[in-house]
Amino acid sequence: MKDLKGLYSALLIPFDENGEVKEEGLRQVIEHNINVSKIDGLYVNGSSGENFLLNTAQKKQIFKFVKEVVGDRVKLIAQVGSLDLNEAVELAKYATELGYDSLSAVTPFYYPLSFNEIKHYYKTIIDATDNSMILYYIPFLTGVKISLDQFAELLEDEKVIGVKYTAADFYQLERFRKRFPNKLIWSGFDEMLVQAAITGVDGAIGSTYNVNGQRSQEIFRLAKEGKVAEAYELQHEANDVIEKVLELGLYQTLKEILKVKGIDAGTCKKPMKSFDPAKLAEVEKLVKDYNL
Ligand code: NAY
Repeated sequence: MKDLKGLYSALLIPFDENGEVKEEGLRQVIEHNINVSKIDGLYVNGSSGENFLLNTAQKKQIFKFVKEVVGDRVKLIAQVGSLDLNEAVELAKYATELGYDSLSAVTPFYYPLSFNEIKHYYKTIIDATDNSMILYYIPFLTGVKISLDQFAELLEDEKVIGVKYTAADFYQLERFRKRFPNKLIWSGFDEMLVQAAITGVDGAIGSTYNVNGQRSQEIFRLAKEGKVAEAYELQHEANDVIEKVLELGLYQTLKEILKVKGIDAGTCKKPMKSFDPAKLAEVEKLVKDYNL
């Protein structure tokens, strides 16, 4: 199996005004990620891909197109989690046949499910293919919390290779690292990359790496080498960018940054709002000031 460690962009997807995927724009976003952001891989159909606003045909279209464009140049993880378990299984099979390096699935959300129901959900997806699985833990959006002992139960299956951990619970992260030294952890909060790297994660998956990949790679490398003060200098810069992006609207503004760079990153899918054109000068300044 490939070494899946490293920094992944949670791939942004360009949409047109009707909510259809702009394939040519997506090609440009992918090339930018590989050639400019210098990421190690792409996390496809995650939150940043607006996945939970898409129908099955669009999810498949994106999985197929991304693989066609990327080939084997960088690693690919397919997020297939869905409230419709049948859809999750279908997507898991589809992405595996396309050659995705691993699957990942968000914890099922909205309905307050028991841990046994969540376990059954993962087992059903995992058993559908011979691919590996990365748990996608993001309690602030799903409302689903998993304890360390519950993680242990999910990780008993050797096909579960690790977790994408999007939470700021550094105590749990430290306990996780100590208890499961052979499992992989990808950090999901770009604004806390230094802290996550010091805690011993194996990589990170984030939306802002689409536009700020090289600086983020450097943060990760420096922190891993114990050069914490230097890493923090760059994290401060990254967080200036993230703060502004969050203020202006996360995915809209990341797409706008790409547009300033000449990439047709399209718009967000409704009901997400589009970027406010009155704020364009602020984005242009951000790109210039932080050399994005
Ligand atoms: C995903 O699946 O796209 C992710 O979860 C990537 C992680 C991002 N989380 C969300 C909810 O977008 O990169 C982070 C996040 O955008 C960043 O840290 C800014 O808060």
